[in-house]
Amino acid sequence: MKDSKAGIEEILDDVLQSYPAKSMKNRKEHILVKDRNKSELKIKANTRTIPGIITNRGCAYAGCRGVVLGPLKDVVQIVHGPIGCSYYAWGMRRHQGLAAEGGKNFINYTFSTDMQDSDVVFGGERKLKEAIKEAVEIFNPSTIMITATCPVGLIGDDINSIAKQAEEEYGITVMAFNCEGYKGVSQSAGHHIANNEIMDNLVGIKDKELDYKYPINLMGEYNIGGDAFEIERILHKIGYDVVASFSGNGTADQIKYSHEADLNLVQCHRSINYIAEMFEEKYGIPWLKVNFLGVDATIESLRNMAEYFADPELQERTEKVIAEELAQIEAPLNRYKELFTGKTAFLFVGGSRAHHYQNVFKRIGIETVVAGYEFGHRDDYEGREVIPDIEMTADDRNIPELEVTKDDKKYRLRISQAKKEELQQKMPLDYYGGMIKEMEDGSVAIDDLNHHEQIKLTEALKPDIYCSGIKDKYTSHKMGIFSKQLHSYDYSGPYAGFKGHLQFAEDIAAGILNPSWSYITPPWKEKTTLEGSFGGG
Ligand code: CFM
Ligand code: HCA
Repeated sequence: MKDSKAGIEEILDDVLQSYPAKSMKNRKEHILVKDRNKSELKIKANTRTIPGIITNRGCAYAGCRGVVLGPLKDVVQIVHGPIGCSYYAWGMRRHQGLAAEGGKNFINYTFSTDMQDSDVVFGGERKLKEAIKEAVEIFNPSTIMITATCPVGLIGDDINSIAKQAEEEYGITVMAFNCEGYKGVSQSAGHHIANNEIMDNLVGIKDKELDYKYPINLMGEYNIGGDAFEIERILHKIGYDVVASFSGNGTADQIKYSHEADLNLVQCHRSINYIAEMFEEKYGIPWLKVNFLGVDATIESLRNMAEYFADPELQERTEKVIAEELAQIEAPLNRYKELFTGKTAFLFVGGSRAHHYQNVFKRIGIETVVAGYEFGHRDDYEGREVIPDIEMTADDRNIPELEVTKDDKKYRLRISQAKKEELQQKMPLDYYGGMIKEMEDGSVAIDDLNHHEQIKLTEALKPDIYCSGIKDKYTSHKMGIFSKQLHSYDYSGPYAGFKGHLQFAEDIAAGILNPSWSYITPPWKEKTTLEGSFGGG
């Protein structure tokens, strides 16, 4: 255990001291010190942020329009609302997309009804209808998606019936998403609104009769900084065909026939696990939790996939590709490990990266001392037992079944022989481990971190790198600590897969080993601040 961890309980007490009693009680439940000797490690999550505390969270509109729908290339996405909400969704997230041959790509545009005060008073439906007409005439898209921002819900513009009318009038797919920002406590509500609508009204509306040997869907991969390009490159090299991506580098058109895939791969558990489960219920397509962030996780994911398809030829090709890719990066990655060993990281990201990036850091010698999610749910922290649907049967690839009993219910599970034996050893089934299980003793898991807690914990633990987003990046820089955005990757990427891991290590080296950080004095140490003049801080 590192020295900084030894007094962690006292450090946390100090962080909490600044709060009034009620807030202190609330925040205490959102913070946990990892201790594997404790039988229960429970953390409060997915609850409303205390009013007055500045949170890093986004809104439901951000989760729907920005996160899930944003990367769909062939969709004209009309934001019904004030222009600021559209501006926010315009390129900030760095999800990328390349149009396939003959395909369309609208993701560099932003479409908005530019709602004004007068529209709030007299209604904005006419403006929305005009925007749809204009978009059809200029861009001729096959799909339009309309997303609602806060004022739309308040004044009651009926975006659903406008979408229906437009669909009939123009003969294209027009979908409406009631994702007003205030719905829910974070962007997680927006993921649900987007995904449920896609599941109900887009998936399965087209048949393609694909002639693919290993057809898979990528779920919860959003092509930040080009991650999906790298993942697709590796998958194609092995011999997989991506039917559809939900949603990085994806199209609405592919999602229409995505029910023809044989397996769903779930990268970001938080944003899409329920859709994977719905696929399983509705179409009998199983899902596999994968993680393409980090070399070790990528290798494990590729092996699990090959095992699922239970084809020796595919397994052989998988091993060949792993060996080829590793050969190109292993030596430099090990060199970085030597340079980084002993360094520590503080990670705070949305709902899955604070977990996934711990493995990436570990491989290059950096230990995570604090990690948290903006809006993760308890299962993202604590893990969850996943039991596939009771109706599942073995398919014509003749993969054996395993019958398991839980809570007096019988489940049949389609699985390879090797996995079957492994699972029989360790019941109950535990497909999704959650972040806390993988953390080191003495490290801190923290939910919905705020700036006060960021500063206090940074001062006390002095991590070598702080990984988060645009709202707190510069707070860290002002404290003389290098910060890397794990949302947008700043201006870099891809970080996924083999080559991505090396790119990440190079970028971290450029920042962490830069001597300039030691020359920075936080501004509040030089000038009296308001807090200082009242005797606080
Ligand atoms: Fe999933 Fe994401 Fe994340 Fe997320 Fe996000 Fe993002 Fe994120 Mo920003 S879908 S939960 S809502 S991995 S936009 S690509 S980086 S907060 S950790
Ligand atoms: C969002 C998107 C975001 C914001 C990142 C940040 C992203 O929540 O609306 O705060 O830096 O990844 O772009 O999470």
